[in-house]
Amino acid sequence: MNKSVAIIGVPSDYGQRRRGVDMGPSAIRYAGVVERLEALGYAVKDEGDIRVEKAPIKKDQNEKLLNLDEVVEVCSKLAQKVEDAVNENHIPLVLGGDHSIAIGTLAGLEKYKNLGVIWFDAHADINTPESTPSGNIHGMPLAVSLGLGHERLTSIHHAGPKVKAENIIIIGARSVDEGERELIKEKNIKVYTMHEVDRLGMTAVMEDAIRYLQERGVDGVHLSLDLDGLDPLYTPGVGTPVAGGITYRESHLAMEMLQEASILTSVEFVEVNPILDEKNKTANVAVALIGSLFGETLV
Ligand code: Z70
Ligand code: MN
Ligand code: MN
Ligand code: MN
Repeated sequence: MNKSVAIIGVPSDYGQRRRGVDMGPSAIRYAGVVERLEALGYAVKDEGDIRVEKAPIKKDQNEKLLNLDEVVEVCSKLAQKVEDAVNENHIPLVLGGDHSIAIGTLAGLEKYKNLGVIWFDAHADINTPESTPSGNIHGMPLAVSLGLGHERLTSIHHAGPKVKAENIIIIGARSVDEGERELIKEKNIKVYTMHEVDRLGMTAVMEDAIRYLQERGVDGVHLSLDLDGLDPLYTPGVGTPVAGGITYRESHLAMEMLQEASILTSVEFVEVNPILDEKNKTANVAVALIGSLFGETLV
């Protein structure tokens, strides 16, 4: 892994309806992310937070695309920041914010022409305005990145799909909507649900996932880690906790195996909501996982 990291905070909660997730970047910094990476020998450039306007909640909302204007603005700014970080040879480490920000992150990774994406999440986040049960854009970033959904979202930073369906791997899914299931089948997207994690074990899942991406000849891999992928026992500070998730140990193992494989070129940690948390537990887990991902070992 490249030894230079650029941290980009994205204090946005516009992709869903629970306030507080905009404080995620502060909580993760407070939990010591910079110090943790520096202790591992990384040069860390903390770019601070992207400026996110605190707009009043609008009443004339498009119920299928909540806060569309705001999400477009945040993601456009973020995409440019991510692109700049890549061009300056930093590993971008994006801190959310809700998961809608991944639309911007993926748009900014345009240098990678055959990007692999590992989506660690309880959800598939592959809804369209037609299939969404909530209107929350944080449930749509994978669809948008495939070029599906509102044109203002799919054209952020540049027109066209940002990632190929066959280069996406979802790990930890256990709450998938009907329309999402259909799209996953149609696009033949690789998903390791909690069933596969239980059945095969995290070691086999990660070996398989890493091999799959290597066989596809990817020129970069982005890890998008939603803290609700873990079981809420470990990460209670998330907007949509779903029981029966990935354990603390399995998550660390997954991070360590990604480090060992040396395939990651960008990372994002999202959905930390300090208001819903217990003494910053979720941000502390995020930072511990970042430690493993960037090369911490036990001895
Ligand atoms: C549901 C929807 C979601 C995250 C919840 C939930 C989506 N599929 N994503 N929490 N991170 O509303 O589209
Ligand atoms: Mn998500
Ligand atoms: Mn989720
Ligand atoms: Mn560009």
